[in-house]
Amino acid sequence: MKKTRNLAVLMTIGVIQAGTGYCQTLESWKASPEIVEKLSRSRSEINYYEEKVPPYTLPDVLADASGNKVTSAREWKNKRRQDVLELFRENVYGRVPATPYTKSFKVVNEDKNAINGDATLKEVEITISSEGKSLVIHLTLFVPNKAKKPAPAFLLINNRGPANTDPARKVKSEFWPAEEAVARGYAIAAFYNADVDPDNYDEFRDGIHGLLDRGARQPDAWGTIAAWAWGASRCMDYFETDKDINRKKVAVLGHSRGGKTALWAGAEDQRFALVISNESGCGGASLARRRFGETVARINSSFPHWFCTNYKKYGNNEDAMPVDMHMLMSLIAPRALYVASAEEDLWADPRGSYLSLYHSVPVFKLLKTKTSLPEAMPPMNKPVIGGNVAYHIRNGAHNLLVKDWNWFMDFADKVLK
Ligand code: GTR
Repeated sequence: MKKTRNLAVLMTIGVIQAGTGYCQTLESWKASPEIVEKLSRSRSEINYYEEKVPPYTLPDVLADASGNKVTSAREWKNKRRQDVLELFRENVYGRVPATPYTKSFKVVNEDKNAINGDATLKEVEITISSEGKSLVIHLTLFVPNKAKKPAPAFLLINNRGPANTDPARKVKSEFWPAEEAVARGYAIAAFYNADVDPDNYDEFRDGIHGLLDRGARQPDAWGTIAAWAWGASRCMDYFETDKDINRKKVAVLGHSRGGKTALWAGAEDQRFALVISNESGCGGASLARRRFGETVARINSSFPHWFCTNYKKYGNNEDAMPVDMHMLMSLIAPRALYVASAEEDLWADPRGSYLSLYHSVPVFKLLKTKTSLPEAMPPMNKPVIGGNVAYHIRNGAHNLLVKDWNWFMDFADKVLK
């Protein structure tokens, strides 16, 4: 076994395509040619071929626009981090308005004997009010009864409907495996993203936009993903009031559009100790400049409400972006970050997601975490953990499964417990 691995390291091919960062060992995952063919046939305008990825240069996460390089953790924290965050607000997700609002929390149902006595269920209403209007975010939470308190917690940004997070546990969905998390000593919570902002394009009239937006819409006004991320932070506000939850050990997690949201929530809100982004793809984990699978142009035309208006400038113009997604990941540093992909989900560009994580590592290092990753991707179904960052590519389709959660919890056992 050991011998094989050494051989694989020796066989590292290195960069085979100038400027695309393609690096491979014998063991590394690579897209199955059958899947590439099949997907290409179904969407001929989309690139799924690695050899057609254009050469690109990523912006240096540590250098500002005039090329000045950050060399200390202090400079990162005091200046560069804020600048990068602003670039994402301005160009990608948009800014949260400064409109004043009030919030209140109410536990509307509590059952100390949930999940066969293993957990306490709390159903919490988070009410946001402004100028006589209000909106309610429904948070469902299980706290493990037998584990040490306060407990570390997972918060799922649920983009698949409330049935997936059934408090009565009549429906048990792999999307939110409450029983498994509780058995491992974790609290597990979820809110339904549409409570914060329904996932449709209505010119930002409904949801939290309808409540907090004022005046004409600006090109850097927040989109729906930023609204969902903001909702995750309101759940964090509740956790800070709940003595059963360890506020220093809260993971925010999302799948696909929820995975894009988890990354932005972790960037905007440093109270999240761990960010998990599952198969988030374009506008999430994957590098825009690779133009592999879903592209900036495509996502803006299919989902015009997800991002700020400025982001539309970068459709078919990715090289003009002052950021790429490795810089988003660097905003999570030095906290923990897990990125995951699925073999059949080339739409979300697994390699682009891994490379994004890989290119964020210099910031984790600058911030003195023992973090490193090999440049080549790991084999399928073999998570790689490199200090505060982790990655896996699972076999199968675009989905969030117990198999993914188990790997996330293995990582959380290391970084949160
Ligand atoms: C797709 C979209 C992706 C991803 C996905 C999902 O249609 O193109 O960006 O977010 O939806 O959320 O399931």
